[in-house]
Parts: sequence; structure tokens; C-alpha cells
Amino acid sequence: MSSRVWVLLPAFNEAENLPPLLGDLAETIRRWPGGAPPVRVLVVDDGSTDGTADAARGAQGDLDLEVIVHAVNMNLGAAMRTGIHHVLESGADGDLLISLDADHTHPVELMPEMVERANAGADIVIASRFQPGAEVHGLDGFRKGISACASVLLQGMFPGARDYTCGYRCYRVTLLRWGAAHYGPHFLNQEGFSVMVDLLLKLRRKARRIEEVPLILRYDRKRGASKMKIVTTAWTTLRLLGRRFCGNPTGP
Ligand SMILES: Nc1nc2c(ncn2[C@@H]2O[C@H](COP(=O)(O)OP(=O)(O)O)[C@@H](O)[C@H]2O)c(=O)[nH]1
Ligand SMILES: [Mg+2]
Repeated sequence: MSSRVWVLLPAFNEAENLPPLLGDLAETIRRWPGGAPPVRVLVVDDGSTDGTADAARGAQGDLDLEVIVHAVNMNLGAAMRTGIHHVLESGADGDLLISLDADHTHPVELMPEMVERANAGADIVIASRFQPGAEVHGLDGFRKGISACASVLLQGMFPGARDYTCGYRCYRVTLLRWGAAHYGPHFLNQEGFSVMVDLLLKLRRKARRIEEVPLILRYDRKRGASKMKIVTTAWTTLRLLGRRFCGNPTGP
């Protein structure tokens, strides 16, 4: 059994989305089959201007919640770096880290199943849009098409998973520790949304078991616009895949 579950929420201007997400999380912990493990929530507010940090603290309720604030907006890669390094410093080897979007589109109700899979031996558990039973609500056809193309391309280049781009995943802290030791300063060296693909490609070299559970993506619940710049992200990711495929596991 894992000792603690860290829930990492990188957040940029998510003041409207965090309170309902944290409310759902408190409920999920209350209803956790067989009783919940200790859960610590870590919000990394990446220089938001809409009161994200205060909104998170205001919705804390019974949750064990920590908020780390970047003084200025950096990017998703920087927020993941801050959050993961904090967990590596404060966490124990038996702990798990679950990262997910802070925009309330990733149902927290999936966490007990992800933790169960990890406790049964999976090193990484991915909430996947490409498993039987997955559903995608509220995403336009163009975005769905891009995600599907990315999945096909990545499965061809780097077999082992189906959903490489979704940020909702559960990792063993020991695996993340391996990544930090093995790759050193290159471990989390992506600046934008490509951090998610890159993290999986890097950890995949060590992970023995990568499993997926079907995700019900609730894009229809999201308030405010997506922060992903589609063209920039697609271009950065393609260049990254080229470098990784050519045997460069670390370069920026
Ligand atoms: N830290 C940080 N997080 C960001 C930034 N841009 C987006 N995010 C977060 O990254 C996650 C994914 O962004 P989101 O807008 O949900 O992208 P989408 O789901 O692909 O439309 C959300 O939790 C955002 O709050 C940023 O500049 N910095
Ligand atoms: Mg999102």
C-alpha cells in the first residue's frame, strides 16, 4: 500500500475551476472504497492574476492543502518542475503522485482506481482517452483529431501506452526519484505543454508496468478558455519527438 498520495495541480488562472474540483476531491476522499490513504494536495499557482491561490485556500475545507505561488507566470513545464521537486524533497519512497489539470475537466473520482492499480504494481497509471469505456465531452472535433493523431504517431514511435499527452497520471515517487537522479537537470527541461509527453518518454525507459484506465474527459465543465496554444504545442512536441526518436533522451 502507498503511504501518501500527492495530488499535484498546476494552475494558471483557475480560480473558477479549482473550488468545484477541490469539493469533488473532498467527496472522493470521503467515499474512497476501503478508506482513503492520506492525501496531500499541492496547488502550484503559476503567477495567476485571477486570485487562484486564494480561491484554492478558500475551498480547502478538510483537505490537507499546500499552495506554492510563482510570482510571475512561467509555464506549465515550470509549474510541473516546482511541484515534482517539492514532492521529491518532502515525499517518502512509498508515496504516489497524481497530476491532473486544474480546470475541472479530469474527474477526480478516478483516483481510487488509479491508486489501486499502482498498489497492485503499476509504475505509471494513465487516465486515457483511448481505452474502451473512455468518453470525451465538450471538446471540438479539431482538438479531438489532433489528440488522436498524436496517439497514433506516438504509439508507432514509442510503443507502451495509448494516451501520451493527457496530464492526468499517477506515478510512483520512487520512479520520479529515478528520473531526477538519472537525467539530472535535464529531467524536467520542457517549458510548455510538451512536458507531459517528455516526462512519459523519459520514465518509460525505467517503468516496467505502464497501465491505462478509461478517462471520462469533461471538457464541458471547463470555465474559461483553454490555455494551450495548439499550433505552438504541436510544433514543439513534433520537434521533441524527432529528437527523442533519434536517440537524444535529454536535450531541451
Ligand atoms: N503553471 C501553469 N499552468 C498552466 C499554464 N497554462 C496552463 N496551465 C495549466 O495546465 C493545465 C492544462 O491547461 P488547460 O488550459 O487545461 O489545457 P487544455 O485542457 O489542453 O485545454 C491546467 O491545469 C492549466 O491551469 C501556465 O502557463 N502555467
Ligand atoms: Mg485541461
